[in-house]
Amino acid sequence: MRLLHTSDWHLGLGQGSLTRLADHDLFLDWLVQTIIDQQVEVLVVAGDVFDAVHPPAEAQRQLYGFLARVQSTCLRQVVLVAGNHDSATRLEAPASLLKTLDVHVVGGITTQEESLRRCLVPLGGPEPRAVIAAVPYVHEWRLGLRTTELDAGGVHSAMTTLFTELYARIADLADEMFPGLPLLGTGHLTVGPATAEDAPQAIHQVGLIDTLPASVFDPRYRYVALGHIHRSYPMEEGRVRYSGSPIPCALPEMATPRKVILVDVGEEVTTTALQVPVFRELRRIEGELPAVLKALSEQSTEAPLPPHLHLRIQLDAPCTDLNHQLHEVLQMLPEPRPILAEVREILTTTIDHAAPPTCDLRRMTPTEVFGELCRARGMEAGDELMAAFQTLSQASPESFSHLLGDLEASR
Ligand SMILES: [Mn+2]
Repeated sequence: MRLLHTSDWHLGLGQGSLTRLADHDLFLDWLVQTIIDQQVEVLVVAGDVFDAVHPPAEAQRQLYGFLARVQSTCLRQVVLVAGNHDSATRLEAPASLLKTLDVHVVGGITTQEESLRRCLVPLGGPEPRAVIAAVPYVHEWRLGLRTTELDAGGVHSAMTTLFTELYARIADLADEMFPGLPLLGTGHLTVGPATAEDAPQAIHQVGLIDTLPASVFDPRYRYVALGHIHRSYPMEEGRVRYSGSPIPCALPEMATPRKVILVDVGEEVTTTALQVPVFRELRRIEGELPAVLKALSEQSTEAPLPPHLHLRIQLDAPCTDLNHQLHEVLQMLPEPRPILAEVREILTTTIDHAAPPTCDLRRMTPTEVFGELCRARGMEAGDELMAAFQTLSQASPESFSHLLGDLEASR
């Protein structure tokens, strides 16, 4: 039996001119063709199907359109679980309808036995050839963990124990309900050598506890399809693996290839990573303004969609017509033009720390500031002028209007 493991689609990602709708359309087209070409029987999506708990209508159209399209292919079953970006209940809302299409959705689970039984999905039709534990993102709170009174070490060891127990309990139920069938699983959590760069969002207090060991997955699981970390990497000699996100959701994800994983389940379980084509590049351009403008004028791409550019421009003084200059260069480029995703100005004016500061506003009186202003403008800050400023700066609103009246009268 051949499965395809993917995760972290984040349908609905991006807004306005930065929408990734077209990226996802191209990915889903590619995925349908890959399912056909590779004779895939079961598709597993390990969480973060949508980017947000209230996905836009276009994102819902993409998911349901895709599920309808694969009905006419060799694909027999789809298993979808919720990630931390999905709403568990919203993803699960059409579950009974989708079940009629052999699409199994698990949004959330509790530790109740009935809930754990429900996430075991037999694979391969009337005579199942494998079973998968469709485990979604599970917040530690659901497992009964209260972290407020524990230190980092305590949270880490409690979570390791609780997730180990959860996966072992489900494996026990699988042994009872589907004896002898190869057991597979899913999960949406942080496991193995993840780095801060990989973790798109700190879940499971990952900032505090680092990541969980891949040994939380009972050895009875022959393959565990993970989601959450957007970089693709195997653990436990390939038995546990992140597929990674199929499109780069953020700039750092351009550094590693995007993949989906073919999983062949027989006597042995073997995996093959397939590289997803680059549909759009996210690029960083960094440097002084002339260099950035030059780089901008030389932009071209092999990808079907225009790149998203993240500019970091070093300036030695604020540049008031920066946007105008950037857009003037962009206008010269042929369609489809690159899209400015981010323009960050970095002021590089050097401060000579050896020289004494000419003025420190925090330590000056308003009169001293006025004196400095006069000098900076080449005006003579004479006694009479300074006295007039002092009178004005200390005047109450009523006396101020009197002073103005006197001034008018003296003209
Ligand atoms: Mn994700």
